[in-house]
Amino acid sequence: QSSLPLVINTWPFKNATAAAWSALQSGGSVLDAVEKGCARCEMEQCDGSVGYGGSPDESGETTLDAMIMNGDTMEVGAVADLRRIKNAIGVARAVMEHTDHTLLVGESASLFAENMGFIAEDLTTNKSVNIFSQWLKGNCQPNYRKNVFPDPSISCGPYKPRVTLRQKKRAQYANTRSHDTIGMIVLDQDGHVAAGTSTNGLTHKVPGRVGDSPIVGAGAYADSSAGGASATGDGDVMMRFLPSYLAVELMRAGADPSSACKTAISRIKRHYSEFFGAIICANTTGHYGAACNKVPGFSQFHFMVSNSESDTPLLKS
Ligand code: SD4
Repeated sequence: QSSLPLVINTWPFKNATAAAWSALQSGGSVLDAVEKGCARCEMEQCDGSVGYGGSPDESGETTLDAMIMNGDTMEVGAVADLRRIKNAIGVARAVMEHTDHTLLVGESASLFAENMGFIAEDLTTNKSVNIFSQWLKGNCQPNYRKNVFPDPSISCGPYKPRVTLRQKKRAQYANTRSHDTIGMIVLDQDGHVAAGTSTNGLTHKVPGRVGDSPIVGAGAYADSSAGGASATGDGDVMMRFLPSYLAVELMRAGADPSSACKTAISRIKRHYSEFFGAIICANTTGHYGAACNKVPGFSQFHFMVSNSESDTPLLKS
């Protein structure tokens, strides 16, 4: 039985769910709903990990990744390493609607955004300055460089290659709640599907690092003939497996959303048993599911749902 329309998003970001739902109710398209929902999180700086002022990189700057996908036309717009523009999902949509491209990155993406009328402003906040200065005081630990260490004679950097042991296991700090992207799937009454993501990525990342969120099939995927999916978690690992694409293709082949999500997660687990991550999926009839990798410190994954049975966002896990 169908419970369309449906809005589903990662984490307990219920204002985002409500914003997407109200966009649909007021006659907006599924793309409008995804954009409005993710943009709400960008403005509210959901959990510090969406929008400006979060996850400063090694140079202290906040950069944003976002994507949006139209499951009817298979068009995608995405931005990665976007600087100085708060509304990353809006820029992603502009890439989709005003260019023939799929993904724009870095300074050039920011310049494109400015040309399209988005306001350039500093994404730094007191909070991001504090996170950054604490990290400098801690001798740049944790960091995400492999077999490369800061010069100990300087408190931090420049980095030098060293072929001895790796200092810390990535899982030890990737498991802390240092990253919570919004990923959203929206279906309307007629089964049109759109999906999108927005994030400020990973705290203390190497400048230039792009996560899974703006990568098609990794951060999200939508196909109105099969369904939609969106992933969250350790993007460096997850993007190697295109979990959102896999989940949608499994649903196309007849899997129910829960088992599609579980399979997408277990495919990653085979190689990275300790990875931190989760995925949400919905098929074209409005049935949905979710799965996460149960590792210490991350045994429960919460997500939000609004559908014809409940137009107040419901917290699920
Ligand atoms: C990233 N996947 O940049 C994002 C972060 C995230 O839950 O989703 N955290 O790796």
